[in-house]
Amino acid sequence: MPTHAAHPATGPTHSHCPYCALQCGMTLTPNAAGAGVTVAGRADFPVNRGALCGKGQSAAQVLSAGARLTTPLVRSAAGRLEPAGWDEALEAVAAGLARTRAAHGADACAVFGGGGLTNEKAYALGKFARTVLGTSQIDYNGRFCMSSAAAAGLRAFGLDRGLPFPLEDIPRTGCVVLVGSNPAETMPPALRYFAELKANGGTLIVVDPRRTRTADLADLHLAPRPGTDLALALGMLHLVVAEGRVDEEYVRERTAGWEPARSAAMAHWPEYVERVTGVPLPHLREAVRLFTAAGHAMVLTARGPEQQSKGTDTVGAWINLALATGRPGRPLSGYGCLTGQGNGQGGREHGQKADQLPGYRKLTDPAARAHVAEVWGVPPASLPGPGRSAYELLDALGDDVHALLVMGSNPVVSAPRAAHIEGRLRALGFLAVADVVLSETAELADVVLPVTQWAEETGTTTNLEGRVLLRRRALAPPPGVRSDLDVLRDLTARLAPEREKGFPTDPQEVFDELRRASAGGPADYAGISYARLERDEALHWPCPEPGHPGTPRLFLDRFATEDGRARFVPVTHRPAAEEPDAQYPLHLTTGRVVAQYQSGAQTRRVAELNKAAPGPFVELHPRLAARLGIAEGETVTVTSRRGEASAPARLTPAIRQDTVFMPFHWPGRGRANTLTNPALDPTSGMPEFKVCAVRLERAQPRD
Ligand SMILES: Nc1nc2c(c(=O)[nH]1)N[C@H]1C(S)=C(S)[C@@H](COP(=O)(O)OP(=O)(O)OC[C@H]3O[C@@H](n4cnc5c(=O)[nH]c(N)nc54)[C@H](O)[C@@H]3O)O[C@H]1N2
Ligand SMILES: Nc1nc2c(c(=O)[nH]1)N[C@H]1C(S)=C(S)[C@@H](COP(=O)(O)OP(=O)(O)OC[C@H]3O[C@@H](n4cnc5c(=O)[nH]c(N)nc54)[C@H](O)[C@@H]3O)O[C@H]1N2
Ligand code: SF4
Ligand SMILES: [Mo]
Repeated sequence: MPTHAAHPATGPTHSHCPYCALQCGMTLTPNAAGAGVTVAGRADFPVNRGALCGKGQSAAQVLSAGARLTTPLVRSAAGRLEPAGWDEALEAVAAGLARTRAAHGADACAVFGGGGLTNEKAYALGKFARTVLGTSQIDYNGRFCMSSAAAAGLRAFGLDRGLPFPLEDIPRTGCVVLVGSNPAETMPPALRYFAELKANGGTLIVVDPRRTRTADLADLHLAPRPGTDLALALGMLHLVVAEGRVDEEYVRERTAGWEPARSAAMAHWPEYVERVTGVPLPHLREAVRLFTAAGHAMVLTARGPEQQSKGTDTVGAWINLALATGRPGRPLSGYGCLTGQGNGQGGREHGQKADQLPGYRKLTDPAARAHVAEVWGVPPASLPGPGRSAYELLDALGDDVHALLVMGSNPVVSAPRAAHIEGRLRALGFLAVADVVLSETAELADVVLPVTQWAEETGTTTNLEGRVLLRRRALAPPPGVRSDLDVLRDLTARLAPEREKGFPTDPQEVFDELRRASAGGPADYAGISYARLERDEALHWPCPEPGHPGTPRLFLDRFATEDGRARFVPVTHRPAAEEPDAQYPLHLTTGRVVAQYQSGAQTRRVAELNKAAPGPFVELHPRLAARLGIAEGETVTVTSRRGEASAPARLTPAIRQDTVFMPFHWPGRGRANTLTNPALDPTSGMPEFKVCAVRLERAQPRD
């Protein structure tokens, strides 16, 4: 019997945070008189051991009526979003989609999902796009997140799972190279693992153009120019070869393709690498010494090296370094990517990605199509082919895509070249947004559908370790909101009534179908059930059978390639799509601060988070500021080829003098993405969020 849709718990409920990929364990205790829940960290959950960051601690505030949507909105003839009933709103969405399809064909309707959606929602959304709308045009915000690491991992190991080992292995390795990752701000409870590594005598190397609070912890901080990690990794590999530190036996036994990768690396002379990256040669040598001296070692990447127009090759170069030194597939060693969103991992496995079917299957693989089509009860030939990547899809709005359903993303703030994308969204014939709050994207919609939130619904997420977790419903949603699963069922009832039965609204039923759809695929969930997840929070996929213990550590015997060997891929350094010049002389890089989450749609509604991080800023070095005559706190204008943004200057010697940094959490004048360059990685479709060329000046000339 379905058990998870109906009743909220009366006592404390074990659950997980609505925000990042750490998926910290929480206890949710209903308050008296139905006034929401109280959140506490769970000491029994090994990932966070009771710790929560400020976002997790305050997450319950977004559940309260003031912060959120509690009624559907429909745009009136006068052009205003007005409260409406669910029937009216759903009719309007169904009509908008049906009208578009009739006029322009199925591919004129598109769907944009999110890595924050549970596995059940991501699965149902992909199924809805392909079997109800019949469109190939679906992609999601995870494309903007770790897609380059995913592509590089697939290429090298035949499988993409963020971390192929649990976080608990980090303190027990000998050396970690943490590339473009700032857990002090982005996953504070995870910082403990790196502190424990050091306490155990291990070493930490941080690669970041800024000396972040994470870099403060490092034994060695390398501060390359943004966009030059590829050269840096190749320079390290060059030294590894030159100094005779290649693990020849491992390379022979467990890998393929070393020769071309080796010669590509040897073309990157250390002196050239020093010039390109700005990292002094002695630091490069020291990094190689620390990394190769350790018996066990890891390379971990996050958005710094990945969000580049050459992100796949950049991650590939770091993987080559790990392979040449015999790390992946050995205990307490290897390469991993720290994924980002709450379900950043699971959200990329179950079919909301343009080229993908559930279980991390390929949409172009005839056997995969046949398997999933059978589970869905449709002919394989009816499944559309692959669609476009996220930015390409958003860029096509109003062109050959005329209607869009957004579920779980706020691209007006988070997409690159955001002013252009905002214009594309306005050019649509029809826009529907399902969200928990009136995001900047929802503000543009013809219809806004208010949905339930994490604590009000049950569902599973897969954290950065590939650990599948059950988020349990702890309180009843306010009247007037429905779950995303309800929305998809209700739309199906209107657009394709014969398919309605294929869209159950009980998450457990959806999960059981997902298990069947994923069975035999790379991300195999067949052996994971809600009953198991109720008692076991250490189930890592693949888990093909009900009695299977799950796979916390991958690749120990073989890689997921046909011959079981990891693949070296020869890569060569190249400049960013846009390098500084006389007109735009500085690098802009972008990222996060601890108190705001992503587009800020949720966290900008929490008073204490706004107090901690009230608005955008431009971080720059005091010497650069002096040169430009800019004082602390003064409003500065940052201009790129895409547009202009302004925000107060924040001076710190912790950043390179040729680089400025902006967090991307805010809309309006301080929107960092007005400036960013949508140059895409050719393999992953990842935009170059981490580097473009800008000019900086005082907003108001002083007299
Ligand atoms: N507080 C908070 N936490 C979050 C999120 C959030 O929005 N707010 N989002 C979650 C999500 S979805 C994600 S993806 C993760 C992201 O987590 P991280 O990857 O840790 O976050 P970022 O700040 O985007 O980037 C990390 C670092 O990359 C550096 N960097 C910039 N350019 C380069 C470069 O060219 N090379 C190198 N090596 N480094 C560079 C930046 O200076 C920054 O310190 O965080 C998750 N956690
Ligand atoms: N310049 C710059 N831009 C970046 C990045 C960067 O580093 N620099 N990072 C990129 C990265 S890594 C990411 S992941 C993206 C993220 O960018 P976005 O996709 O904009 O991320 P969020 O702000 O998390 O948006 C999620 C939206 O869905 C809503 N929501 C939350 N849960 C649910 C749910 O269960 N159902 C529904 N229907 N809605 C829900 C939230 O209220 C919010 O409006 O930004 C990217 N943009
Ligand atoms: S670190 Fe991530 S999962 Fe943990 S409380 Fe903060 S936002 Fe939530
Ligand atoms: Mo992300």
